[in-house]
Amino acid sequence: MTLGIGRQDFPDGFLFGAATSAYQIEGSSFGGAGPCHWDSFAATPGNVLGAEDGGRACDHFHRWEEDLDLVAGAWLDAYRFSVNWARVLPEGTGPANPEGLDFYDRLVDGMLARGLRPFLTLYHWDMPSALAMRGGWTNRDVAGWFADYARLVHARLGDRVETTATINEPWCVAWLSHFLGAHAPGLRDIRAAAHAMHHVLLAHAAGIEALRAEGDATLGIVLNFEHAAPASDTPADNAAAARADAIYNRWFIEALTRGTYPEEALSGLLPHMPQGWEADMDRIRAPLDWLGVNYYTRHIYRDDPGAPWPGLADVEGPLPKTSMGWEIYPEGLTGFLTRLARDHVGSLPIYVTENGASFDDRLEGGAVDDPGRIAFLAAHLAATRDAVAAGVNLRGFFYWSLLDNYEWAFGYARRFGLVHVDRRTLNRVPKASYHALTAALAKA
Ligand code: IFM
Repeated sequence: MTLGIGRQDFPDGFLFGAATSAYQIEGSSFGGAGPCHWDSFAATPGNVLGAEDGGRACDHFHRWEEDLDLVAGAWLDAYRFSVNWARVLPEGTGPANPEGLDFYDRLVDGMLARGLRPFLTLYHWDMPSALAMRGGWTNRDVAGWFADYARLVHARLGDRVETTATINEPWCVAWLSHFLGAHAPGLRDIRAAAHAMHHVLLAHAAGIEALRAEGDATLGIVLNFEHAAPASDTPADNAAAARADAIYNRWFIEALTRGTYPEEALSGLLPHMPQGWEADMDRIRAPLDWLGVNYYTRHIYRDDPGAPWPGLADVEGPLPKTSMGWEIYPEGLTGFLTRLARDHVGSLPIYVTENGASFDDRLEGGAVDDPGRIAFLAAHLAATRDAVAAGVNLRGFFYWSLLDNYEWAFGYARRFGLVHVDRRTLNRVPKASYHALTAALAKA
């Protein structure tokens, strides 16, 4: 099965990549890393399927050369990775772990040696436990902690990475983790959520300031977007979808580009915001060099008048779904890319920094046949191409993820990889989707 779309359908210089994150693949028990809040979240009954954690993960800490060979072997141009904050600063602040910094140094050199462009993310959810115990994202001091950490990583890797993103998916960092309680630290508290919604942007701003002062002109942030659709045409359901859209899709980008928060979200969060938040908005609006867009699905909302703000109830959608239960809705990707360019960032370079799907893949006879993923990828590449055709300054597309890995609250029970990872042996086997992508990207 082929993708039916490939490199030739995109402008010259358009980058194709694969994405991963540190805690999901490295194995945080190796190499002197400190604990992070996902270790204790996973050790608390009921939070993570099978109480699995990232202690061993895919053992990328030891197998990184094989993994980079897989990226390069697919004719991919770029590799998006993250640094584990607790690996390089086991206490979150203070003395660095030389073994951790050396690891990332080798990793970046390994990418360059294979002709891969390194796309670095500073924070992909591994808040060091020492800082989590001091309130983590709910503590305003997180901005300073993060800026110091950003400086440390930049000093070691900044000369060789192609781009640096401050934070991956602030909505997950703040809302999913402090309001919905589904990710570490597992809070379900509107005041904690409002503080985290603001502090995650303040930390981003402090990180940008720190690295700009070092002359870095490759700075961005990675936001996630999910199409919010109303369950019906009633004014109440339309308003519910608009509230969800404001919290998920508008809060971060409007703060970053306009220095304001959307009224539909602020109306509920205002009483819980940290004191003096308004004075931070000019810092948060500091210019970016590029924007990363993560997109997976859409969500259908109806108004729940009996519930406290934001008064949202989920409705199951009719479209085919991945094994995450997420509807497959590629039009949403074109929709966000064109909307972001039109309403927010103009001609600023945009990358699709994550898009992918989990399916119940099986290794049979030494191979993995994953037609669902091939169809998903083909549809979303076509949606990306449509956005390019509509004039969006789109510079690249990263598939999530290179490997089957630690899918957070789902443990290892969800497989997003182009490459199958056997949970017992950790052997890697490229799936049919990997081979289809390789054929679609091959250069003469
Ligand atoms: O695995 C995650 C990743 O860490 C962040 N974006 C979404 C992916 C799939 O859930």
